[in-house]
Amino acid sequence: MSMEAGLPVERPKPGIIHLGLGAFFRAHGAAYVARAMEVSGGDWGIIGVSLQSPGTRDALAPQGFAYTAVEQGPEGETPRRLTVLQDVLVAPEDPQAVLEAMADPGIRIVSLTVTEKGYCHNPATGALNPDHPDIRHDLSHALPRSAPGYLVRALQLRRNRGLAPFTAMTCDNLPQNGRVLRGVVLELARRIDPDLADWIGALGRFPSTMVDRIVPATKPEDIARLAAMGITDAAPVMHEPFGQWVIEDDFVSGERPDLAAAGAELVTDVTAYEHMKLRMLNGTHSTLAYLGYLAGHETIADCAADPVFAAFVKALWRREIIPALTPPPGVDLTDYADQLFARYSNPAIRHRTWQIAMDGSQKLPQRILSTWAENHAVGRQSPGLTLAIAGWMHYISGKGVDGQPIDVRDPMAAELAARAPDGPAALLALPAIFPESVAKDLAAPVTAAHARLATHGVRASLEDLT
Ligand code: CS2
Repeated sequence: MSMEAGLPVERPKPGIIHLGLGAFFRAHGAAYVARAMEVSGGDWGIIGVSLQSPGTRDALAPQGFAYTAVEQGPEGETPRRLTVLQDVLVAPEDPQAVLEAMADPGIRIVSLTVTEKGYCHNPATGALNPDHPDIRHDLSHALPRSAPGYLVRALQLRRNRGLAPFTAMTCDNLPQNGRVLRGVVLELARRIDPDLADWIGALGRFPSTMVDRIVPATKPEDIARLAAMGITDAAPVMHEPFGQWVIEDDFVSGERPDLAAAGAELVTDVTAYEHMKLRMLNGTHSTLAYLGYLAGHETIADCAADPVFAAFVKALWRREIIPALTPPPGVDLTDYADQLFARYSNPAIRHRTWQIAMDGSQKLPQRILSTWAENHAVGRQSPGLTLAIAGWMHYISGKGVDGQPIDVRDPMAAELAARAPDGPAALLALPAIFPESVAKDLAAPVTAAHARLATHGVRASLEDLT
């Protein structure tokens, strides 16, 4: 029991550690867990871990780690106060404290939103990148830096103490995300201690999940608007009304919150859901991010309100993305596309194209290239996806088609910028992004699209395709 604003408040005991405490998890997973406890109880309080900076902890600590999640619908805002977060640890300040927290017997799930690059894998193959600087560090130090390093060292502690492993549940936008996480954890563990790897392989659980909710970065004006409504919160999160969470029901000893009671779907195989979401939502998000940014659009809603972009994205779903998908049970992909377009059009959600454009080297393979390759294999043209890839190639050069400088954020930014002046061929030669066969087949069409964007501009190039 703790005191908040003079009132005694029951706080649940922690059952979950979350690595990568960004706005997305606070607006999505944490809200589902809070709801599950409201309906069905259980000790599933969450301890958040920031793997990089103290900003979120510093903002939330003075307010007892409670925060406001604001649902932003076309008709207005609905704030809700969440108290599911119990504490926030800042990993670089005290890695040992994070490992001890993860080794606590009460913790049964470690969930992750560390973004694509946090898995330290090769985006084209999904395998651990042993040359990643954080992985090199974690191989030779007991106190880790990377997310896979924290999982391996905490599981090592649990094994040494005779405890069961926790379930490691990834909530990042990667295909087969549970399998990717299991792969990088086992590979790292094997290089540290093969017996540990065998133990994790036998007893550990790594459910795949499909997560969905549009959560733009919180802006200073959001904080000011809430303050004007009488809500003082240094770190609120803004989100759309829609939310979806599809989870492979594979947990150590079946221990998990009653997430179905909170509206999550527990299934035996998430593959079809993941493909649908990654290719239809994230694929078009990235497409609109690059082409929209280059055309001067600040947000996704601005793109959706532009008739040329709207016609282009609808044609992209219909002609290039849906034909390559197997729908999940009971889902009509045309209806799903209509629903996505309505979500993109929500004017209350100011989701910046610049924000979504980040880390494209880690996103293109699963969002765009996989669809492109499957279409190519059956002789189906993908001119819209090709244009998206060409748009990315302009974007990462650091200069728009109008010559304006672009602030490119990407773990491969330096290498991309160095290659961009040599044109598409130099970028296609990066095997971490483009598998060799895709690079070969893409070369001619993407070179043409790249040139067309430069000579005709973005809007005319889009119009050609609608
Ligand atoms: C976006 C996602 O930033 C991005 O790359 O595409 O964060 C997207 O908003 C979510 O996956 C929606 O569920």
